[in-house]
Amino acid sequence: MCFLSQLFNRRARESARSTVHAPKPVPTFTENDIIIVLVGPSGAGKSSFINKAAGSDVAGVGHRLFPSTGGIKTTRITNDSKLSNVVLVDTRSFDDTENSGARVLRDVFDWLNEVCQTNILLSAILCFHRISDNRVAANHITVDPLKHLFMFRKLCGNEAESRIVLTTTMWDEVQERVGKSRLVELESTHWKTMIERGSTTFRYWNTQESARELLQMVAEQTVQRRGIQSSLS
Ligand SMILES: Nc1nc2c(ncn2[C@@H]2O[C@H](COP(=O)(O)OP(=O)(O)OP(=O)(O)O)[C@@H](O)[C@H]2O)c(=O)[nH]1
Ligand SMILES: [Mg+2]
Repeated sequence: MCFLSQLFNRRARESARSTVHAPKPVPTFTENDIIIVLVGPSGAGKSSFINKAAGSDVAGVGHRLFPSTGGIKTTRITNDSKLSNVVLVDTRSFDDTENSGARVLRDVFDWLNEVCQTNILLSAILCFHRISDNRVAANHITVDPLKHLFMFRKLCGNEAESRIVLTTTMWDEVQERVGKSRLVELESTHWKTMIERGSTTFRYWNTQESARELLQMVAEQTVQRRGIQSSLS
């Protein structure tokens, strides 16, 4: 080995030894928190929902052609007393490969284990779907959520189906009649079993009121569930 490469290797080793890795800031959660994860394909409107709910530009919204959100990002709702325990979790989007949805859920699982000292389950998973899409990719998690039940249960507990909200966006991009008929089709095919088992659908109107209506619904259900659980234990 020449002198220069020996010197380079020694410097690299010394520099690796002396590098101080600052601890990553870890968000802290309590058992009272209501953690809601948003999943869905790129451009479905996950980050803009968070901005609308929070009332400020906290989540990067993409206006270009490529996926915008790169990883998990949490936002606590601070300016609505009814939603003070709500934490929204933005995720990277799915691509068209079959395992993409599973990978995103695995990221959420790893993140949940990393940041939660106690065993906190998700209060809800909002699966975003653009009603303006005139075709659906059958392998997408938001089109065929049943395929991901195993991971949903790991994240939300045994009654995971009732914590899934199939959230449709982009209603302003379609004629009401067309959007309604697509929703009916989804409810009677891909989403049928999930709905029979307790999942709900929600038409999101791209407004703060609509975002907060959905979050309040989830928050109320969570508080009710926790009340029942603590009265049983
Ligand atoms: N017309 C219309 N546009 C919307 C709606 N919701 C979101 N958008 C727009 O759609 C684009 C993509 O929205 P994002 O919130 O970045 O989508 P995302 O799901 O976070 O996308 P990724 O971060 O790439 O996964 C932005 O230009 C938004 O302003 C809606 O309901 N109607
Ligand atoms: Mg995004």
